[in-house]
Amino acid sequence: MMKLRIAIQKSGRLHDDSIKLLKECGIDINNGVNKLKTEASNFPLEVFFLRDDDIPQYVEDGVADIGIVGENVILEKNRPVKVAEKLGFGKCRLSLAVPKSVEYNGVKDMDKLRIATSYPVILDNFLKEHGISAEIHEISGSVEIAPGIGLADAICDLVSSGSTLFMNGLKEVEVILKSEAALITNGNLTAEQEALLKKLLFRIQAVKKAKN
Ligand code: PRT
Ligand code: ZN
Repeated sequence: MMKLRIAIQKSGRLHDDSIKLLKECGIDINNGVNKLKTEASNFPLEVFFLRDDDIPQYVEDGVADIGIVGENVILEKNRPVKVAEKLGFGKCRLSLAVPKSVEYNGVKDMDKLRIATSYPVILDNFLKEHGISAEIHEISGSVEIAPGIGLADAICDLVSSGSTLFMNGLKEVEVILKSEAALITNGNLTAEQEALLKKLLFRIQAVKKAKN
């Protein structure tokens, strides 16, 4: 395999910054709308556009050699992929939040509560680590409305500015994970691909250094 295949988010919060990073690395790609894949004109790189949730699996399976995805997704999907480099964008935290009127004295207060989340794996690990038995309600979106409609007592969701929590009458009480976008890879690259990855990582590191 002569080329390196990278999976990035098709649309969403990581899409633009992923494209921008490649551009800053001097890689020209034309990302027409609704394309599933494209090729760089001046680097042996093929780009696949995917849902972020699918990226760890695609990289594990070798459909793509590398990918850009949030650490939150890497940990939730729990696939055997390696983080080659943290990328410094897509920063957020996965936190526990409760209605702002609720008194909170520590993580033990979560015992026996119903917690709504899209991150059941990470949450379950966190609760087990703290010896807490809570009921995890997995929901795929709009987690922050769950307490208001009586579906849950607390939520575990991504937070960046905090304004979504605020607008829903919730307060952040515990940070479970700090996350940013990362470049992941599998262990099955050919020597040629490893050399390309090394070149790409070298450029990414230079871009990051220039920003500090
Ligand atoms: O369609 P696809 O499945 O690819 O995308 P998606 O909808 O699952 O993900 P997307 O595009 O929303 O987020 C992609 C990644 O961006 C996440 O996996 C995180 O790694 C990262 N990221 C960074 C965030 C946020 N910040 C963020 N604030 N992802 C989501 N949010 C949401 C959060 O869930 C909540 O609804 O934004 C809201 C909170 O934001 P604040 O600013 O109000 O606190
Ligand atoms: Zn997603």
